[in-house]
Amino acid sequence: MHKHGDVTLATVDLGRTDHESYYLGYSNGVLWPVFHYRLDLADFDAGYVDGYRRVNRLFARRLLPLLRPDDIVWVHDYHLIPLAAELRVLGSAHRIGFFLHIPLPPPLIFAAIPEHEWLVRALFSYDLVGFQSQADLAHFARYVHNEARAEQRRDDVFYAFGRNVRARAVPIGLDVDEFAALAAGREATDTLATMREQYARRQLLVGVDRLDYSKGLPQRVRAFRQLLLRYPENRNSATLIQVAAPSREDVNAYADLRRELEWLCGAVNGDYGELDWMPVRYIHRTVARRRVPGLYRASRVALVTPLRDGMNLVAKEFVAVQDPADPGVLVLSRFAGAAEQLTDALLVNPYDTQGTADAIQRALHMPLDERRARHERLLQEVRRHDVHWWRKEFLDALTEPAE
Ligand code: ADQ
Repeated sequence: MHKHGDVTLATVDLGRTDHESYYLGYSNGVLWPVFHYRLDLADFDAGYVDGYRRVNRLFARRLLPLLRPDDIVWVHDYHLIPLAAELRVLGSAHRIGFFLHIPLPPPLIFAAIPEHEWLVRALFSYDLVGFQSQADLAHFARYVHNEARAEQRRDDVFYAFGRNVRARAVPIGLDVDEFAALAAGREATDTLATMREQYARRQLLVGVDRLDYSKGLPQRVRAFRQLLLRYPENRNSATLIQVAAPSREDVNAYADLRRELEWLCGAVNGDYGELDWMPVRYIHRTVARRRVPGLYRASRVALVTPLRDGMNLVAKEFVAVQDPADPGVLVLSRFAGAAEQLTDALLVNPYDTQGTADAIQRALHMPLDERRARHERLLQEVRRHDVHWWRKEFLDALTEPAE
């Protein structure tokens, strides 16, 4: 047990076999790719599911003795789908909610997972299942209707496998005040000053992501290359700073992605770079969180162009720290959960290289009035549905009396 302020963490050590089958294998080699619509990257045949089951059972056994009878349990994300079912087997009658941070794919993609029915049955052991977007919720509703002949008992209550579950879209938000405070801090303001000085004659575009194939990084660099090709006035000026934090390097697909991205950035710099200007700055590292707001604020445009994303908090962070008098422009993939809320961003299809390049061009040259008007509406949305709204919305629904 570890104490961090008001929070007590109970940790469990996993052996190498469990780490391989539970974490690298089933969670990140099966569920992550399929939930992001990437059947081509999933590794179904390796029997990882046993490890996934075993570790969830272990977590349940360790958790139950720590719970008081009136505790509410909130389970997060795809690594833990069967946790409530395992707790129920051990006799837990707690209120248990589940929030899925990543997308839920359409039923015919989901059904490619050999254990798809077992996974959905496991969701029915929760009292509440929360999704990031209406699109994800609709996929859930369609799946349980088609595959499990679920009855919809009320707007948000589904009955199947002998149980009721409430399902809702509760999009995650940002701790806006905390992030604004970071933006006002020393590290962020220093970063902003340095960037402004170094790039005084340039227009900065920023991307901040984990190095993950769901984030659409090669597609983004291709769109940026297309911008330089199609709109030559941006040469010697538009500069893309792409920070890509190392992630899951033990999973094969990630090493391939890294090579592809490095090759592409090198090619763009080789084709368009000048002695005193490099179009792409690619940084394969995590930038200190306290510096990130400075980087956002120094940038005229943010490129948040995932191929699929549950929500994407970078989009909200960028909006939260812009100068309202002279704000930057958000270019956002229509395939990020955030696109349902941030409709005043320039929405793009990241698979469409030319279309994305056109949107970047529009963002770089957008008049001040339009930038301000769009930013004002975006900021209102980010503030209205912040992280406190999200927590309250989820917990209120979880503790609402069942019918
Ligand atoms: P992630 O896929 O990790 O989260 P995201 O929502 O963008 O994606 O959050 C990333 C966080 O890490 C942001 O706060 C960002 O600032 C920070 N970050 C990323 N790369 C960084 C870097 N190179 N240096 C410094 N900081 C970096 C999952 C889902 C998302 C969902 C979240 C929350 O995939 O869709 O929004 O959970 O539910």
